[in-house]
Amino acid sequence: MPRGRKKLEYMILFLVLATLTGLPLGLRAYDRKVWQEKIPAGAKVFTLTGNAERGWISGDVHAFEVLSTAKHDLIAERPVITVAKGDLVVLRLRSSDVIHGFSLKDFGVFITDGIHPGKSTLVKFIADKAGTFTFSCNAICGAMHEKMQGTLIVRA
Ligand SMILES: [Cu+2]
Repeated sequence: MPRGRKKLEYMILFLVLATLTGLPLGLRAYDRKVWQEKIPAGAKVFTLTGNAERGWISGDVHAFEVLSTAKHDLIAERPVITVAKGDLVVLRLRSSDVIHGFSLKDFGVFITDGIHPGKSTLVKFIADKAGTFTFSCNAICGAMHEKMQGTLIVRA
């Protein structure tokens, strides 16, 4: 094989590898930049990731990080978010698998177009009343859908 051709093959291989690693990193960086720009200063930010087998998981979780459990012992996570009355709360909602939804009726939050994998959906509201409130998934996402809930505590 001529030397030049081998060099070309290495270059192509390098480009393919650079694309394969760079693209996901680029998409993540872009997503972070976009959602961070939309968050007002001083807001209390929480990330929740929807998972069809585990419910709402605190933090940014990817599908491969969620251990799949046998169907008979599914236990939903039930995250608790605590804020103070008057706080501006930003929920950054993610999905690790299918399209989920989100509703927090007491604060008029109701996502109608779904939380899509690979995208952050931001929800902003002012915690203007104290108490314990329940948020849930409002898009039928699987067997765990009914249990896909969490708690928001607003301290007076
Ligand atoms: Cu769901």
